Amino acid sequence: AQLERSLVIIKPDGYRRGLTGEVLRRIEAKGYTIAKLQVTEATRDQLDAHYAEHEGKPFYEPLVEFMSSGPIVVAVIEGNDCIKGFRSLAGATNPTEAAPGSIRGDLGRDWGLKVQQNIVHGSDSTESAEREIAIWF
Ligand code: YYY
Ligand code: MG
Repeated sequence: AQLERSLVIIKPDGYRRGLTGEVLRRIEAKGYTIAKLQVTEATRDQLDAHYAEHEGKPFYEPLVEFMSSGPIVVAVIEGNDCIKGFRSLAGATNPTEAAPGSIRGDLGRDWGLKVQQNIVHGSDSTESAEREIAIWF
């Protein structure tokens, strides 16, 4: 086991739908510590940096537009292997395919849009986590 930090974002759909408490509840119930937490509105520069790996993909502009569509909640969570652990809590990227029991599987669906509105973001590696934390905090 390795003590890690992960950057979690409750996306505008999650915030708008009043799911902030539900997502934070699941993080705490799992046993991870919420080390940092803020409600904010993402700037274009923050989103370009955060999603740099996806620039040029067909869903990129809809993704940035969606992520700019309202407040988001940004958190740093801590715990042993919490990067993989939170991604497991979040479930598969596509909410239709995400397993029941996961955040995306229980709370998300396909809304027929150009971008998958899937409630949460979680870092995918220790390198991504440290890079992302520096963007938002
Ligand atoms: O890490 P994760 O959020 O599960 O997926 P990524 O492949 O990093 O994609 C980031 C973000 O982009 C995803 O949460 C939804 C959106 N997206 C999409 O709308 N359509 C795709 N085919 C892939 C990703
Ligand atoms: Mg990702």
